[in-house]
Amino acid sequence: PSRPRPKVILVIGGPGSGKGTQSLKIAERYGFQYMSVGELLRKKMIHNATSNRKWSLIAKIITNGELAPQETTITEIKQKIMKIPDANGIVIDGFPRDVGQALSFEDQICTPDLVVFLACTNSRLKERLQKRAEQQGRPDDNPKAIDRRLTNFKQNTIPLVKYFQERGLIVTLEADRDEEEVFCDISMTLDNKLF
Ligand code: UP5
Ligand code: MG
Repeated sequence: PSRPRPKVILVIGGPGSGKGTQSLKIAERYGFQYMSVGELLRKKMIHNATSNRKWSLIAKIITNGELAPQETTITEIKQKIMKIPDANGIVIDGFPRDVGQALSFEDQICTPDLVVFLACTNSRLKERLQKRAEQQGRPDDNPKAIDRRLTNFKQNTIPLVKYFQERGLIVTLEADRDEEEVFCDISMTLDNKLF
């Protein structure tokens, strides 16, 4: 008998809401493959920005905290998914960013099994990103880009969350708390809804 299609979980939330942190925990606990769309784009942009005009433009866009073009993003996701080894599931961190991307993902890839929305206050998001900027230095962790990321998030998220709510696909969790507390909620939800 053929294996069932891997479960697809999307993790969305503001910059610094803990998407990366929690998605990795999900992948570890459930044996799912992990994929960060932001990381995918950053790697590709660092690799290609000097040799390729399209990617040099995308590098500027991302470094400013804006969204890369939708079709490029979907193409990268598709390619990555095809290369992912067999798994029970895939957890996708940081995608989609708006309703257009959600529609395009469903149209070209699949309907997600569950969307996890990590809800966090603005002040907490800023606090976490500032702290990480001091420690690491991601190209878009500069004050101007952080502001752009927060603004874009605020503009796009209400309609995006509403879209998934209408389809009964989303669960919203309070992400202002300790990592472990947030993950406890996530794993209870996944145990309930997916298995
Ligand atoms: N931290 C995490 N959880 C904590 C907790 N519960 N308590 C205390 N501290 C906590 O966490 C952020 C920081 O907070 C870390 O230092 C962590 O230890 C701490 P993290 O797990 O990294 O949060 P995350 O939500 O992943 O934050 P990130 O900065 O990665 O979010 P962004 O949405 O900004 O980044 P992403 O990589 O998804 O996207 C970056 C850019 O890529 C976008 O701005 C855009 O330009 C581009 N992009 C697209 O164009 N299209 C896409 O589809 C996706 C991305
Ligand atoms: Mg991240």
